[in-house]
Amino acid sequence: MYQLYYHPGNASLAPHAVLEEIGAEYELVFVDRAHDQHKSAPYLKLNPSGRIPVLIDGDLALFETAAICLHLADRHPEAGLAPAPGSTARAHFYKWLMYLATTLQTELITYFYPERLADDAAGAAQVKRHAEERVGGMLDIIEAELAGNGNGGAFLAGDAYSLADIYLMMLCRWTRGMARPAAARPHLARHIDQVAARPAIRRSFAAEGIEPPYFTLPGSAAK
Ligand SMILES: N[C@@H](CCC(=O)N[C@@H](CS)C(=O)NCC(=O)O)C(=O)O
Repeated sequence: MYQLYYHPGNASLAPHAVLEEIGAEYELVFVDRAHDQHKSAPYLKLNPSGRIPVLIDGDLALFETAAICLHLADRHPEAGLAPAPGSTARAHFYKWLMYLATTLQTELITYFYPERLADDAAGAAQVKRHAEERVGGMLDIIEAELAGNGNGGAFLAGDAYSLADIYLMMLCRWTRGMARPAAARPHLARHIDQVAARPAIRRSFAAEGIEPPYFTLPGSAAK
C-alpha cells in the first residue's frame, strides 16, 4: 500500500487525485505544517528539501510532485493517465507537465513565499506583484493552448485526459486569490471545472476538506 505525505491543498493534491483516479490502495499521512513537521529530521530523511509531498512505495521514498505522478502512472498503465511512450501525444504531455512543474509552479512558489527573495516587507510585496504578473502571462499561454492554438485538444496533452490535466487544475486552484485567477479565462475555466467534476477528484477534495468555490475567492475577477 502506498503512503502519501500530504497537507490539504498543497502540491500533494495532484498525486492524491492521481491515486484516486488509479483506484490504488493508499494511506494519507498528514504533515503538520503548523509545527514545521516538514522541516523535522525524520521528514528530511524522506525529502531533504523539506517540501510536501512524499510518496512511499515499499522501500522507495519519492519526492517531487511530477516525479511522483509519473511514477504512479508508470506503475498503473491501465489507468491511462499518460499517453503512450514515444507518441506525439506523449511528447506534448512531457512538454506541458515540465512547463507546469518547472515554470508555472516555480513562479507560484515565489508568489506564495516572496519574503524568501526580498530583504524587507516592501521588497517582498514587489516580488509578489511581479510573480502574480508573470503567472498571469503563463496562464495566458495555457489558455491559448486550450483555445486550440497549439496541439488543440480538449485536454492539455491532446484529446485524452492525463495527469497533466490534474496538475494544471491543482495549480489553477492556487491562483484563486489573485486579481485575475486562472478561472477568469474561459477555456481554463471550462477545463478545470471539467477536471474538478470527476468523481476521483471530488473524492480527493473531500478527503482534504477542500470545499467550493474551488477556483475563485469572493471578489475575484472570475465568475
Ligand atoms: N518542487 C516541489 C515543490 C513542493 C513545494 O514547494 N511544496 C510546498 C507546499 S505546496 C511546501 O512544501 N512548502 C514548504 C516550504 O517551502 O517550506 C514539488 O513539486 O514537490
